Amino acid sequence: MTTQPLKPHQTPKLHAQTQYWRVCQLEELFALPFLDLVFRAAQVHREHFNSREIQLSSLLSIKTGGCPENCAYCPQSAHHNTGVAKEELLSVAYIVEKAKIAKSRGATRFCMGAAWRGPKPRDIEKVSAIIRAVKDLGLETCGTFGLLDEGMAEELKAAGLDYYNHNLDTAPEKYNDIVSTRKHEDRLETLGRVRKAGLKVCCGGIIGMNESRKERAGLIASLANLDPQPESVPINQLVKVAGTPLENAESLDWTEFVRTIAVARIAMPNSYVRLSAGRKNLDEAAQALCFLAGANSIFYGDKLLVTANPEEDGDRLLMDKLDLVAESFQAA
Ligand code: SAM
Ligand code: DTB
Ligand code: SF4
Repeated sequence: MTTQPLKPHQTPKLHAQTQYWRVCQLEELFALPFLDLVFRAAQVHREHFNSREIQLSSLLSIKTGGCPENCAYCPQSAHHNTGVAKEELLSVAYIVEKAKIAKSRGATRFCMGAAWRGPKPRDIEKVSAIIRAVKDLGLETCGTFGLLDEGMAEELKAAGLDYYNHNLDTAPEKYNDIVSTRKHEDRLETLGRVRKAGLKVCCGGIIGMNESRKERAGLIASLANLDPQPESVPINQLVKVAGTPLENAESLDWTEFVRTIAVARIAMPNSYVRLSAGRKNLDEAAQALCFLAGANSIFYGDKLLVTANPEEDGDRLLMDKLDLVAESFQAA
């Protein structure tokens, strides 16, 4: 993989949502002939980004398992028997070692996830120390810790957090079928707090949870109608984990995944669209089509939170074959 930057990483600018997207408009995009949709998304991508650059984020679960929430997709929920054990928060030293390794392999952003409904005040103190230590390595930092109370986002920002990941996950009307321990509106409230604190927003969702195409369009509409739009939009394909209520969800054809990426790119032209969980189920050619359709970020490293992700060597090889380069990042 070439690591020579084509241009220095630019901190994404805040982009006001330029149009209100109705779900039916996005359904019309989904219904375009496949290659026309990909072509249109590729044009939008080229107007807004250097299409040869891919942003590389590494992920670490800093607090695994035993989560009190009942998200039907999640292997870390205490409501499901998935064999994922409840662990304590990892030490700062351990996390820094993992972040150094991620950086040495080419990642520019380090994303830390916690299986919490949301952090308690004492957790904020602990993760603030972790964020400071990771930021000192010259990496961008991202945290995903669940629902935030008033004032918490400001504390995370003060510690050096760059991005907060908080997904809307599915269409608003489907939310209660997937999680019953919180509401879609709770997620929106935390996203508002994150924005107000001046953190960059990483917000996406999961497809392949037995939703209809209309519901996929509804998810993309709810992301694209956030104002401003999220800087980063992870599109996850459900990783089906035994013991979760969605373990036997119907598999989506790979073309539907590419269509979803393409629609996200067209509706959110300035956002980084991340080809996130589920890449192990996509062969190289399907991933190449996702990049053509506007995906320009991946999770890089052989583990997501608790499930597997493609090996770094394979990703470097694929990027070389496609003449893609890792986006560089100059810490401020
Ligand atoms: N507990 C926090 C929360 O829910 O916001 C942060 C961690 S949670 C694991 C982060 C995200 O991981 C979820 O919003 C969901 O999009 C994604 N995720 C969890 N399990 C997944 C699965 N089996 N397949 C795909 N994505 C998944
Ligand atoms: C996101 O949208 N996807 C990542 C990250 N944000 C935290 C998580 C994917 C989790 C996949 C299943 C697992 O390994 O737990
Ligand atoms: Fe907990 Fe987050 Fe998993 Fe839901 S997605 S069970 S909140 S870790």
